[in-house]
Amino acid sequence: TRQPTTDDKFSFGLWTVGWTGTDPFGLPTRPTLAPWEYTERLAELGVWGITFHDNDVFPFDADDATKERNLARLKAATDRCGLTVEMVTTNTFTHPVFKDGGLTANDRSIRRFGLRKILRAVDLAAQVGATTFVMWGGREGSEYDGSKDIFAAFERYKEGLDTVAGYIKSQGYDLRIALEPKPNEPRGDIFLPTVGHALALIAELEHGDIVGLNPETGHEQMANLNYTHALGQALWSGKLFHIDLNGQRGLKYDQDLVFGHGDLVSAFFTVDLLENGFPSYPDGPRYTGPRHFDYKPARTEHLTGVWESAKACMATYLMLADKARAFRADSRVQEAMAYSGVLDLAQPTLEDGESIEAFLHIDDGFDPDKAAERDFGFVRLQQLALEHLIG
Ligand code: 3MF
Ligand code: MG
Ligand code: MG
Ligand code: MG
Repeated sequence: TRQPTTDDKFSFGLWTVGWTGTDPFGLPTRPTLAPWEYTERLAELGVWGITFHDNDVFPFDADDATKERNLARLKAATDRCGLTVEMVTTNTFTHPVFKDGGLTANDRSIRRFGLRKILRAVDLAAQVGATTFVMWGGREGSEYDGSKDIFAAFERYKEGLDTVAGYIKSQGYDLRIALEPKPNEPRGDIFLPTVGHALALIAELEHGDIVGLNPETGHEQMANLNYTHALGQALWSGKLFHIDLNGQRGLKYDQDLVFGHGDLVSAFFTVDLLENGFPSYPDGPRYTGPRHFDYKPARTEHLTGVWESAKACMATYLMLADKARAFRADSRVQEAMAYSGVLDLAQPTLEDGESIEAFLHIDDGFDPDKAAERDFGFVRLQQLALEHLIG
């Protein structure tokens, strides 16, 4: 595969390559580096952008001087190697104060503190020139159903999101919020478990126009859902603002594997959608944002393995992009798609201006038994994808 370039718009969270391997059962397996120690190496690999939480760059209890010093140091490092800070997010999950959530904690004083931390991170995002502000409410949720008034929780979630979005507008920041759904972990049940739940909440917001989604591969797959469908529906809704690519193998804890190291066939169709768009809509909605990876380098690996795994995310993406392009260009695939009716679905079901009355009473001689004889040939189409993927 070719080397990634900045044109590929690959980006990485500082917390991904920076993960030292701590998990609920084990201590770190790798040393902690300073945030600015990752930038040069990432740029060398062909990475375009980075993303971070406020507390990936300065400690939770940092004073203003420390915050500014660390930020300046990181900014100098990214400027030196030409990396873009494309997204910033807030850590409202690590400190024990957030054990019952930030925006939806039952304790009002904690909600006020959480909201203020998020608003300060918005200022930070604008300061470093990020264009997306991700909100992953990993602690917004519960273990016990009796512990939350769900109506109130959604009132407070809405209040929080509208306050943040309204603040972005009032400050004139060039920022959009991207909500990141996840079904569980760290809470037993997290609010906004899927892309669909988040879309429904966005529809209720006052400032929902600047609120969209940051769907993560593994998060949808942890709920046994189809990530590519989630991306597709978010695109259709005009809400695919950002993405977190990684790998997950089935229903278990959030694995954050290298992209493609989970469900490879699903990853192929994810890249096919991202690179080639919807088959029937060449001029239709496309995702043009960063190809952002939110993964964890396995804790079995040395620091060299961190860079190997970052390279692997990008190489896998590029290999799949080549294959997805060849798949779409293959005349056998185009014939199979036509045979399967894939391109016919774009045709409206009703005639332009057709009256419902006429439609209800029309006798077009449709014979359900005859129509039921139709073959769709989806298996052949899928096997052609496999041929391109592994043939
Ligand atoms: C957890 C996540 C988060 C979010 C991040 C916002 C720590 O499963 O995916 O990573 O992505 O907080 O971008
Ligand atoms: Mg995640
Ligand atoms: Mg994950
Ligand atoms: Mg994520």
